Amino acid sequence: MSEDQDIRPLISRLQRAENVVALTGSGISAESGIPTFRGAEGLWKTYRAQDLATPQAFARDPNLVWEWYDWRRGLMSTKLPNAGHQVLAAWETTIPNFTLITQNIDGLHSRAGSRSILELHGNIWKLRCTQEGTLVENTEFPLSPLPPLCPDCGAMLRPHVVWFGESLDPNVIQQAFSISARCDLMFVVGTSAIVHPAASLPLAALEAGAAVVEINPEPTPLTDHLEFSFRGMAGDILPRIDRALQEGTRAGGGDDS
Ligand code: BV8
Repeated sequence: MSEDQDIRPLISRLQRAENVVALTGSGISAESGIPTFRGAEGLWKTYRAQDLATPQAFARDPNLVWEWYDWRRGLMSTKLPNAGHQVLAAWETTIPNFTLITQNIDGLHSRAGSRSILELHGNIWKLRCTQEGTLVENTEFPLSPLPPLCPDCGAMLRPHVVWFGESLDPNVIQQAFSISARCDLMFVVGTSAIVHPAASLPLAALEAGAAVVEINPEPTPLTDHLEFSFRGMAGDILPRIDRALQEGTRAGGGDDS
């Protein structure tokens, strides 16, 4: 956030909040070295992510789609959570009724120590049998054979992620909307806010009268609707908010708004 963006009004709102949510997108993992979904570095060979993350692409050429996911698993396996992930993991214990909802499949929130995570779009470290629907946790890189096969029935496994045109797990998205509609403060961190239904969660929070706090170096379609929008990197802004929150709490949390 630029130095002159006043953080104090947010801190006093945060100190009074009773239900806090954080919704994250691929931008929170950018500082860990993982390309964002739509950013210029999000390309793989000559393909756009959106064109490969579909059931049609998988049906047409499972080997190509698996090559992309194996490449991403390899890239993600060498990356570590950054300060932004770590602050959100800490808030799970320091902020009462804090819920983390992520669009990301990289597993960095759980590696940072977050325990209660709503993974809207699945997890790249889980594989699902295309016949039985059973899940296997697998962190091997490179996968061999590729495509991987179900140890039980021998059918091809697929990444346990939600592709474009596929529905999200109804329990997960229902929980996400119910929590968003009950929160009084929502952080929206590192997302271009264009993928639905995830992009509707901040709108549900706004409709419920919550303060929505965007953290992103770029403006998004949400920006103009928000009370708080900080231009900057998650790995810088989240620790600054956390430090100010701790100082405010130590100073008795005086409401200086
Ligand atoms: C569905 C898993 C029912 C796979 C992903 C309503 C309106 C319009 C379209 C639709 C709609 N409803 C449904 C759709 C279609 C579609 C959709 O939303 N399309 C969009 C593109 C228009 N949605 C779906 O298909 C969803 N399914 O709704 O089911 C249905 C069924 C059939 C037909 C219709 C409906 C399923 C969507 C899930 C797709 N799967 N991922 C995989 O990863 O391999 S989504 C993918 O995009 C990732 O999960 C990613 O997280 C997510 C969102 O992208 P972002 O995270 O925002 O990433 P992006 O690169 O865009 O932005 C990064 C941001 O970070 C930027 O703003 C950047 O400035 C910022 N940033 C960069 N560095 C930093 C930073 N911020 C902070 N700090 C930094 N350091």
